[in-house]
Amino acid sequence: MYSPQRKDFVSLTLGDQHSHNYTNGKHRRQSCWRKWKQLSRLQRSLILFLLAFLFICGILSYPSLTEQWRGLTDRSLKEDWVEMDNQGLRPIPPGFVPKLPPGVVPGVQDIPPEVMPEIQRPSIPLLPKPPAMRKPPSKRGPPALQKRGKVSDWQVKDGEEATIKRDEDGGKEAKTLISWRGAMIEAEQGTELQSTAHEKEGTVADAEDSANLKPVKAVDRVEAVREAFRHAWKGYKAFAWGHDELKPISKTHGEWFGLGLTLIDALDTMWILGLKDEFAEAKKWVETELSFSKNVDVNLFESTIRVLGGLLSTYHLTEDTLFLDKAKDIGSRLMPAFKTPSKIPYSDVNIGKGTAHPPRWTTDSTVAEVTSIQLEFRELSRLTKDPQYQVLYFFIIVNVHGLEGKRDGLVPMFINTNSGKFTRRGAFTLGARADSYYEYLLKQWLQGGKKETELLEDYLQAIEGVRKNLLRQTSPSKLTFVGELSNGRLNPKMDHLVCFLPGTLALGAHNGLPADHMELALQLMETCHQMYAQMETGLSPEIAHFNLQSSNGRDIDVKPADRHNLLRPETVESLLYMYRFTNDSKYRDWGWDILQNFNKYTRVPSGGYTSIGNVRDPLNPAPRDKMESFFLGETLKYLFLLFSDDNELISLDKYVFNTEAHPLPIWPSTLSGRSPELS
Ligand code: DMJ
Repeated sequence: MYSPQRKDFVSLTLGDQHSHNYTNGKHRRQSCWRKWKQLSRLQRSLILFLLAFLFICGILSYPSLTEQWRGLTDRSLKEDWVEMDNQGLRPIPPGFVPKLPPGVVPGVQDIPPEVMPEIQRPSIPLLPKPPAMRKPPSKRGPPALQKRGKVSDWQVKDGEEATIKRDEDGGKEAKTLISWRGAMIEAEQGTELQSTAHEKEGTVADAEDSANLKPVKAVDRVEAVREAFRHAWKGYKAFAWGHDELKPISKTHGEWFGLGLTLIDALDTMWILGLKDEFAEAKKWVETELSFSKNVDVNLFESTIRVLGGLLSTYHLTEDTLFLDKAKDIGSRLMPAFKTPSKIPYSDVNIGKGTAHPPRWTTDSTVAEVTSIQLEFRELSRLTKDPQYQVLYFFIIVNVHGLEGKRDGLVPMFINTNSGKFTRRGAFTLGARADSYYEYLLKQWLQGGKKETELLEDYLQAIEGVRKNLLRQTSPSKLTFVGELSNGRLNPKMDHLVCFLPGTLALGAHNGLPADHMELALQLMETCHQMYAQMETGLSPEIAHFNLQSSNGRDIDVKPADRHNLLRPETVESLLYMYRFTNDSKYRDWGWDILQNFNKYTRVPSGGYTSIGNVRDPLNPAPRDKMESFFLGETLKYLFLLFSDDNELISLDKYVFNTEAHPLPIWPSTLSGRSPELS
């Protein structure tokens, strides 16, 4: 239906055929003709001449009249526009087709202004051309493996690097938009950071392209991570302060447990990055606002690794007992999860009521969840000298150590809270639901001073189980990957989550485990890198499918449902280990590529980064409007440490990272090993 005001039609009034007016007109025309006939020939000629003269004058003056008329029309439209603008309204004149600034992808104008108002404002600055790059992202991708150059080799042509301008007061920076990627996101950082970095670092010449391009200066990668963190924090602070997650596009927040997950996850990252002001305001929130006395169900695993782990590591870094007190509080409130017949914990705990329960649909818990909380609770026992936490958690490990249903050290994905036994046996993966079981075997062994041999045995056996059952190579490029086993059949798919494995294998080899663990780490690291490099956005999908016999010349396929990227950390986590243990700068370059692509495809102009729905479409990566807490807790922290030249900053010989990237100290030798009760 049309609204009453809307009149998109022309009104015609037809005369009545019986109307008297019609007959009267005919009579009038007949009498005019009679009068014309009665005029003399001279009179008729004079009248005709006069009419012809007027007609010619009219034709000659037509263009200027038209222009004047046009000017009047335009001016009134503009005046209307300004007037409406002053009132905060933006009318669209009838028939107006907005022109897109150069570089804007068609379709952007379709985005509703409430979703991305920046795009539609007429005042948006014109977009300068993006800086010339030696390896433009559009060239990335299938079918051949990408042998990618260093991103530090980005070339900035003359006149294109001034993306940070001072405003007239010389104070605040006025940022210029560089380019749009897809519908809702902006690449504002890449060049901007180069400019920032240019002021700081020396010049390095690029031999290959020096004929065509000016020398560029090395980018300060560490500063780039700080800048990315600040940008993410800006969004969190503005739209989600004290809440669990930022929804950066809708400029609001998401709640999971209502515990300020992003803020707590990010505490130690801010400390490590040296962001003192940000840390101080977050600490104040913990001091004055954070309360665990809440009638809320939380997931035992997630709140242990993010909240307990985050508070413990922040306590270690700062030695501020505020964080230890809060850690004790949440730790004790999670204990009811263990009130089960088997002592295998339930997945969910109400931290206010002190009750726990499994998910509604099952009495099973996932193996990764119940076996990846020990690093944190063991540390809590050590710090508080209260053995209750460690006893319960150690029980799980002992129990799983002797449990039936493993296959060459590989564990099924579920364990029952009543029987304490594996269920739904027959499926084995290093991905979701099992991943951190393997990670924590090694890391507990390291945390405890390499004394708990059952942990080491289980770890070594599991890695052999991976080799024997899950390891394959792709066609045509012979990438090594870890598949999944389902009832004896190998499914050649690998979660991005599995990319923690190269780093863990390297950590083991660094600590004296077999050298072939390092060889496997090198191969798997290459595969994880290719999961990024072969995608059009340079960002990995959530799940990759590998070709064993390629018919299309590609090693990696991605199913439509698996094309998302959640800003996950596992690959950059492994890159940190690989760089620290090999000193090979290619790992830093791979990490830098990833950061650049996060900036290109996931950065939201008003603050924050968003997970995306399609890593294969650089024009529309389909932002999902969510910044996971682990982006600040893990991804940016690992990137910062990867680029930092200070290997003593969270030394891998002094700390183990929990599975949420919170560093916990390796116990000093005098204190190492089991707690007194277990020794
Ligand atoms: C994090 O919460 C942890 O790293 C966990 O072990 C796996 N999933 C996310 C990150 O991807």
